[in-house]
Amino acid sequence: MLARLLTTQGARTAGFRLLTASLLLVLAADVGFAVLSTVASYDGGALDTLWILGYACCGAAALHPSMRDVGDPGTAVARRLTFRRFALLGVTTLVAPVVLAEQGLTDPTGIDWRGVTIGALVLDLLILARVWTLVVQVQDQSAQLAALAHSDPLTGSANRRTWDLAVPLAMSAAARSGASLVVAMLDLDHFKDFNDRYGHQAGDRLLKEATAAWKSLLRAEDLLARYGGEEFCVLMTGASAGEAAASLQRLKAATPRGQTFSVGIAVWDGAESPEELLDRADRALYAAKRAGRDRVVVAGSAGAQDRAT
Ligand code: GH3
Ligand code: MG
Ligand code: MG
Repeated sequence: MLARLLTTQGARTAGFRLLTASLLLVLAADVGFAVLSTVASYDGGALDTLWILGYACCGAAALHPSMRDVGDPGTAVARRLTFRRFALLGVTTLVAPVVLAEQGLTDPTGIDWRGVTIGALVLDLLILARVWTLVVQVQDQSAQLAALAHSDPLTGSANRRTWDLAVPLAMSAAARSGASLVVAMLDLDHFKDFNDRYGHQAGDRLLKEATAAWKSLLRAEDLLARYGGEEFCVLMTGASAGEAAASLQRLKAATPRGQTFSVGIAVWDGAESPEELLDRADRALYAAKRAGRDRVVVAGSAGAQDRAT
């Protein structure tokens, strides 16, 4: 209890100090009694003063108003496993075997096997319980971290990292199955004007609502990712350029507040790298912007003409 009190981060209030003093005094008296009564027969004396002082401190601590806050965690400090703490745990785990060894060496017939066994079992169970809670905590945190690392905080959709990982995988899957692979890059039209007119918060809200609306229209196997700012990309497997263009037109119609966007679509030719495929979609997107926005442009194969819908 004393070790727990002294290692917690809580405020060192008067109640805290009285309680600590009380425990220290009683501990000192108990240890003194144990030592004195083994070397001589002890029957009362100076030690009684320590006990009485200890109990008096305990009573004073209970009466002090600051005792109410003694359990407060105080200013939150990130709890790290320090070497000192770990070494303390190591020493504690050694208590049972060291007691057993000491008794075996000095008096093999008088081994207190019950005490040693119960002590070792209790310690083992406590350590197991602690390890269990820590492992569960680490697993939860790593799942949260993985989710954070792969999704965009504003819209909750996949982020660019997820996109960059997904495209090569989708390419090898498409190469094996022979299915087509389509990439669409979309960019909201005149979104800066929207922010200027309605405010940045309204712009954020629109981004959130738009992604939610688009997701509800896309198939579960399509990937929608926020590429950055007000640019998004969609990865579709098994769709033709025409089907993808029609799908993107439906997304455009479902975008809240009549907001439009321009889209560039590129169908993977089976040989180009993810960067080359995205670059073709990006150039088709700029063609859509140049042609007046609010439209879908399908990239021609390298060198061929783009096609607008
Ligand atoms: P264009 O039709 O040429 O794409 O015009 P635009 O105004 O959309 O293009 P521009 O690239 O000039 O501006 C993009 C704007 O998108 C600028 C920025 O204010 C807005 N934007 C980017 N990310 C966010 C965001 O997370 N929240 C909000 N509210 N606005 C954003
Ligand atoms: Mg942009
Ligand atoms: Mg834009």
